[in-house]
Formats: sequence, C-alpha cells, structure tokens
Amino acid sequence: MKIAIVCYPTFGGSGVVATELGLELARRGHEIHFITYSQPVRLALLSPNVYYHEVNVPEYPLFHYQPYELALSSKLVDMVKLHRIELLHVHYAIPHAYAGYMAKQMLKDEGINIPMVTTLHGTDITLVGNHPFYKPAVTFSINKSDFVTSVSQSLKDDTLKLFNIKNEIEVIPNFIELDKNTNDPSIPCQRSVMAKKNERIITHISNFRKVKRIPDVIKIFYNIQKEIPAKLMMVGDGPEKEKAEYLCQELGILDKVIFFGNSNEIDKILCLTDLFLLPSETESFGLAALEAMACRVPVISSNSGGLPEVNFEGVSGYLSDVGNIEEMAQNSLKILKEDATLQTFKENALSVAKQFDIKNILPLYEALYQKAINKYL
Ligand code: GMT
Repeated sequence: MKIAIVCYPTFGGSGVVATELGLELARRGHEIHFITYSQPVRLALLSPNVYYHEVNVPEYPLFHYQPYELALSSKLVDMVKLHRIELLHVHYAIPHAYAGYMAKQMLKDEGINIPMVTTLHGTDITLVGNHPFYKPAVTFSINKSDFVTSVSQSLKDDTLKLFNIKNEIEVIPNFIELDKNTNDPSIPCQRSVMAKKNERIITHISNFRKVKRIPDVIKIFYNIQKEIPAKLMMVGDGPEKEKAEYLCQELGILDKVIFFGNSNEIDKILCLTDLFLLPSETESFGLAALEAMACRVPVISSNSGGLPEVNFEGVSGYLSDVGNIEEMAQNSLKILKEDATLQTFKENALSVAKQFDIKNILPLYEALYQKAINKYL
C-alpha cells in the first residue's frame, strides 16, 4: 500500500507513534510518505520505502497566523497525485484531520477518491480539541474521516462523551518495538556513570507540560530519597522545567536530580533506570510508561485516563489517584527497597509490555487500511 502519514514531528507521543508505525510498515514493504513541517525526531535516517515531504508555509505580512492547514492540504493533494498515494493516515485531529478532509475534497473534484484514517491521541480530544473555539471543526473532521481509531478505550469513551460523534471508533492501542527496546547488547548500560552502586535510579520523561504534574514527580522523589539513596533523571523539555529546577533547589535535592533536556537516547537512559514516574493529570495512553516497561522498568503512575490499560496494578507497578504523592512514594519504596521485589517488578513490566508488541498491533492497522481502500474500489 502507498500511505501518507501526517503527524507532528516533535518529541511527543503522537509523533513517535506515527513515526514508528510508518517505519515498521515500510519494513513490511509498504511505501510510506511522511508529510509534516519538519523531519520527525525519530526519523533519523531515511530507510527504504520511506519518504519525507516537508510542508512549507510562505510568510506574508498580512498573515497574523500562518495558514498551516492550507499549506498542508495543498501538499497532500500534490503528493497524492505525484506518488499515487492510496490512503491518508492522520495522527492528531487538530488540524490534521481537518486539513486531510480538505485534501480529500479537492482530490474528489479531480476524480480521485482517497480514504482517510484519523487516529486520536489524547490532548487533541481531552485538552485542546474540546475547547469551544475548536469543537465544531474537530467534531466535523472526526465525523468526516472514513475510519477513526483511538489509542485506548478510555480515550474512545472520552471522545464519545465530549463530542457528538456519528462514526465508529476502533481502539488500536499504542505499541512498542520490543526487539529494539530490550536486551540490545550494543547499548552500553553503565549505571556507574549516573549513580553510586547503592543508589536507585528513578526516571521521568515527558514534555514538561502542566498535565504531567512535574512538581508531583519531584515531591515523590523527595519522599523516596528521605528513605533510601536515590537519583532522579528528568528527561525532556517544556514550560514546567525551570520551575522544577527551582523546586529541587528549594527542597535541597538539586545534587540528586539530573536534568537532561530532550534526548534521542531514551533506551540508554531507561536501561539504567529502576523506576519510572508518571503522575499525570491525564494520559490517554502513556507511551512513555510503555517504553519504560519495555526496558524492564516498573511504573508508578496516576490512575487517570488510559494509564490502567497500560500499567497493571501490583504487576508492572502501582497506580494512585492524581495528586496522591504520599501513596505514590510509599508504593515506589515498596518496589525499590528489596532487590528481589524490584527484580520481580522488572520482569513483570517486560511481560506486560510484550502484550503491546508492534507485531501484535501492526496487523490491526493493516487490516483497517485495507478496509479503507476497499471502501472506494
Ligand atoms: O502527552 C503529551 O502531552 C503529548 C501527546 C501527543 O500528542 O504526543 O501525547 C498523547 O498521545 C500519546 C500517544 O498516543 C499518548 O501516549 C499520551 O498519553 C497522550 N497524552 C495525553 O493524553 C496527555
């Protein structure tokens, strides 16, 4: 199949999922065209069957806001015609589903019927998409997609609750490429670089937005390090990072916390890690937690959104109500105090992650694509 994938190219779950999906489809022989405004971060090297087309928005003094949707839909039309693309898969409803629908209509006018699959990722529904200023356009674009998927049951339920949706929504969970993420002997795992032998290593990875509850991460760690020797690795960048550094200073733990910024070496960081913290306000899925589990790292998370579908209580980690820092710290200590317990949780985390192996999930997308293409034959 010849598939155009539209996504955000930045560090963030939806872009990562879209990129990994495209790369695996390409390995399986499909022709994949990434269409976005810059090269996706996980698309370091162009591989066979993979193409990247950049969307440029020409500046003009009249424009207070650059019309990205216009440029994207025009690019989609041009690329579909040039490469005879058979299907559009847009990740994140805003504005991708909207621009995709416009491209579909323009192409229809020229006698080309192309199906569009829209994947909902979370914040496009729960945080941004249901703002009254966007809601009519988001509802319209979801309803006009040929097929709609959501990355968890929880996100599907939220979508049906928040929008007037007439389309079916199929749940296709996010996935992980296990072969790449576990036991790769080429990844040197030198714990000694980051911590002393007796210290536990705790990690948080995110885009440091408010929804991630960064102060909770730090306070949980503060409580942990009062009881056992530990280090915290904070990976990522975003609006809450500076405040986080101040909070560490205030609490007197700056020497125990390492701020990395954005990293393309997540596997190398996770292989050193004993515990992953994700106390988010909401999380449609929590890809970062799954990435941790695939590297044998248990997870302490909140129980909101789709997190209970990924992190299994008492198995791969523990879940608590949003903001319950004390319980999260206690549960962390339960896992970290004894080597044997930690080992059990590590093995459990990997076995839960195996359920989300890309090999199990990718055929679901392939079947859906085939159904979508057949719709217009
Ligand atoms: O978490 C973010 O702020 C980034 C956001 C995104 O659009 O990349 O992540 C969302 O999509 C991911 C991939 O499907 C999910 O794993 C995240 O849980 C989801 N984030 C939220 O729902 C807050």
